[in-house]
Amino acid sequence: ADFCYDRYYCSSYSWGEKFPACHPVNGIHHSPINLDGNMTRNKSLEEIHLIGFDKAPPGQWKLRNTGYSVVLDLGSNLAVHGGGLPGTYRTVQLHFHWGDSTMNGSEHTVNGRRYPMEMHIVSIKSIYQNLTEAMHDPSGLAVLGVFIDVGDLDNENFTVISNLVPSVAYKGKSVAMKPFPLLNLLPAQNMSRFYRYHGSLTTPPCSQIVMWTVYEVPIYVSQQQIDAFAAGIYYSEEGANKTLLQRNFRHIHETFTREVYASRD
Ligand code: BO1
Ligand code: ZN
Repeated sequence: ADFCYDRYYCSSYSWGEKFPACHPVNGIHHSPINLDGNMTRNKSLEEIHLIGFDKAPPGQWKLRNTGYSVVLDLGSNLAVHGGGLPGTYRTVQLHFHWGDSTMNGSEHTVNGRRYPMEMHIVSIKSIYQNLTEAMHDPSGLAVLGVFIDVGDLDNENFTVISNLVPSVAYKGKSVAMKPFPLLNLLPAQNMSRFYRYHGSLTTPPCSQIVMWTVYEVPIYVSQQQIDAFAAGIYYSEEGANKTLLQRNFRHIHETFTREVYASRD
């Protein structure tokens, strides 16, 4: 594989050897970072407009195991703008980061705490055709981060994904999925509360081109739904020695002189 997580010779700490842009000495805009729950709030950061998220788009989506994550390709009917983002962004995919227990899993931390999972909704600035074009723009990508915490009940909205996860247990597997309103996967309340900062992709090539939005309020899923990922997804291909994909989060980076904004109180 190009890169991996967790094992000392290829954990995120060593990505910089093969991917210079991933080395923490190169630039001050790495992600993830620790978010401070006590920061001052910027009342002019309005809620982000989520275009098309309230209905099931036509066509089909595709869920796939990339060996690094479980990715849901979202077609071309969704977009985000506003909320302080410099332009409109086409929403292309979402994916997940998780751990090996409920003690870890998220990429961003809040006051040092890691949530059990983090979902990333990835959008490309709509003036660009693809990620390669967006790579030259420090705000080429907008990623919405949603923390996933453990609750007592199955999250019925999340079931549509967690029930399909066993179908993509091995690297390279994919399965078609019926589209649903993406709003179902977002926090039901307080979407106007989020963190905003300029950062990077959290996997190689670690490009420092991401306008990050991390929602303050988590969504809740059951332990079983978390285990579908943490105990059911392999980074090996079918038939090979089974190796679970766990702890697919990058280590925390320094904020340096960056401004980290928090939306209204
Ligand atoms: S993340 O949200 O910072 N974890 C993140 C990390 C890597 C990517 C996206 C988001 N990578 C790229 C893929 C491309 C793909 C693009 C948009 O996402 O490497 O192949 O086109 O889907
Ligand atoms: Zn991610």
